Amino acid sequence: MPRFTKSIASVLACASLAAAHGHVKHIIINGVQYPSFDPTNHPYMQNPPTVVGWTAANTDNGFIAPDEFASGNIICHKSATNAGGYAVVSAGDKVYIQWDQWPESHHGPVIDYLASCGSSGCDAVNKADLEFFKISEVGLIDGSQAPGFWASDQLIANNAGWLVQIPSDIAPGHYVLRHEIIALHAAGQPNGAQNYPQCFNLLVTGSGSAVPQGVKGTALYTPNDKGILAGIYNAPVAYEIPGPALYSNAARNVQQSVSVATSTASALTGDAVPVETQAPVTTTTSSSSSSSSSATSASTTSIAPPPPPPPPPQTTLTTSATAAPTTTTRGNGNGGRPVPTRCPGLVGLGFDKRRRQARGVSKPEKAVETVEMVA
Ligand SMILES: [Cu+2]
Repeated sequence: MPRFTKSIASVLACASLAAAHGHVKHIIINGVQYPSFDPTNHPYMQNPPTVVGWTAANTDNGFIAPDEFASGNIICHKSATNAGGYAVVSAGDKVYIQWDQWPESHHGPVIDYLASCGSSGCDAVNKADLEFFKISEVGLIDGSQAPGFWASDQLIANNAGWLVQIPSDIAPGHYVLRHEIIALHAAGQPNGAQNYPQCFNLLVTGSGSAVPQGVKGTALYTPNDKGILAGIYNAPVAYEIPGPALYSNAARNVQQSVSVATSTASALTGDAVPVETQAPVTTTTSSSSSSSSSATSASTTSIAPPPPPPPPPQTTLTTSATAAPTTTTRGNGNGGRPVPTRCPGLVGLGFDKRRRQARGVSKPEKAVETVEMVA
């Protein structure tokens, strides 16, 4: 097609795509809401807040393509750097991960991993050293009709949120939670899958002792894995979730539900001693059964060894009453801040197309554009 026509098509597709993808806004643990990294705001602030989410260059709400599976970008998204703070969660409890939005067309699995940060905490750990073990995986739920009903569809139905349970038996300590949606709408062709990883720092408390084996982030997937190079438009759809095996003591069949915040908390920093927020302190012993995810009781914590020093002055865990989180979505009303202008789907696919041309492989670009315009 003539170049100018394609350009116009791209611009139009971009316009519809600008607000189409998503990122995690916050996490909620037992009713306490911790803000996450906001790629549409924080990169434009002089002093962005310390949050529990890793910073990344996904200002376009974009994705990581399979040709970056061996690069550091797959670990916690593009050019990610450590979160400065963390949230506290008892082993066996659940973390609700709230996305701002997710496009219906971007069907795919939702996968969660943990990686221990060792004794140093997660704010300074080298992400390349992290070894992730899978604690949750949900892929195709019903493939009788193409493109199927997927974990991503369940997430959308769950107010764009996902509930993940921390294994009850893992040793207490600092962990990175790696949460990921893999969009498969273009995954029938090589390098067409789209990974949207998001990372959060957690301090897991409890009396467990398990130290599950993990794999490096750069070894989680390869571009030709069955669950990465996967067509979803022919019924009956079948699917094999990619990545390492699920941790043997991972909670299975976690019922998805919406967590509502009853309070907000700043990210903890340093050797902070989490202060009781609302509910009386109760030491939670690990249990293999699902713990309730009451939205009314605040997170209660009993800190595992080593014995923490007194909290430094800058340490805060403040709570304040807040209304239930609003579900407003952030469009292009960026209040004067730069509006992301890149179109992730088309940029990625355009790049891909150029590479294919370099390889002498022709490729029906119209089909791609059609998919992305639906996106
Ligand atoms: Cu898209």
